[in-house]
Amino acid sequence: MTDLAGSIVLVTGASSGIGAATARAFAAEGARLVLAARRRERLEELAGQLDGDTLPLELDVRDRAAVDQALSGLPPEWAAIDVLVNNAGLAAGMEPLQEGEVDHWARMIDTNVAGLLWVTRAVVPGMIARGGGHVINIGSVAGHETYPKGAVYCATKAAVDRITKGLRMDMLGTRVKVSTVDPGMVETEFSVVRFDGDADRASKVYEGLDPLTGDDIADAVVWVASRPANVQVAEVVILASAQVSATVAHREPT
Ligand code: NDP
Ligand code: 8X3
Repeated sequence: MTDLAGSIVLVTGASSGIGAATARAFAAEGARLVLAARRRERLEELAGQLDGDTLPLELDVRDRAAVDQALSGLPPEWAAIDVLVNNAGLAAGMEPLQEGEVDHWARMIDTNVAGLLWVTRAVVPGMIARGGGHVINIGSVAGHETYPKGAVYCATKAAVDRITKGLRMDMLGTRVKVSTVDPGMVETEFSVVRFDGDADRASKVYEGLDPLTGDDIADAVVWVASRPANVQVAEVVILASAQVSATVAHREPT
């Protein structure tokens, strides 16, 4: 086992859902947490709930200059990041491509793909120089399949899959591990964000089934990070028990 106590873990998108649960799970292992997202007040609230060292970091991962500045300007006692969890991401809208809102596309591509790349590029050279580290990306079942009205979101998660595989190849011989954790249906703020605050529409996504929780995914992320030095978990795909693909699920009448 890799002991996570005292290790420095940067979680992007730590203000909600999977990211917040992941931060809690690492903190329970004694890790020190850099909590990054745009909503500072949420990060500070979470930091106040966690035992141990935390550093809230207000950051929009789409802003490359801000990412570089924030990560190169970390206080020295926080700079040696051991584990990077690239979790910040979103789906925006569900429309057939020919009717797609191009602003939705830009938000998804800029966050899920470009943002993940900016953060990775800023963190990984330090890991290599220090002789080790672990990048854990949060992909999706949507990176393994495509569903109607989800082409662009699915494409961004397919890109995460390819970036994960490419980075792992480029890290060969550096002692930096690269993994992806790819969830199915997790009830977080994801669908509320996707449907622009429409909570009724969002709740229908999970109606009649028992979805995954952020804690279920956080468990897997911590498991991946805590494998022994000789073990590199490439990919973990986690579905809700009532689903068999991104869109095929068994629902009980409510
Ligand atoms: P939430 O909406 O609950 O959380 C998303 C997080 O991403 C928030 O903390 C948000 O913080 C952060 N975020 C969004 N945009 C940015 C940005 N530009 N800069 C920094 N942080 C940002 O959703 P989930 O927890 O479900 O989503 C987390 C990840 O899991 C995403 O990558 C998503 O694609 C993936 N995923 C989710 C699934 C699900 O069913 N829920 C299934 C498979 C994958 P803030 O708004 O404060 O910036
Ligand atoms: C989120 C899961 O099925 O909504 O990545 O695409 S899904």
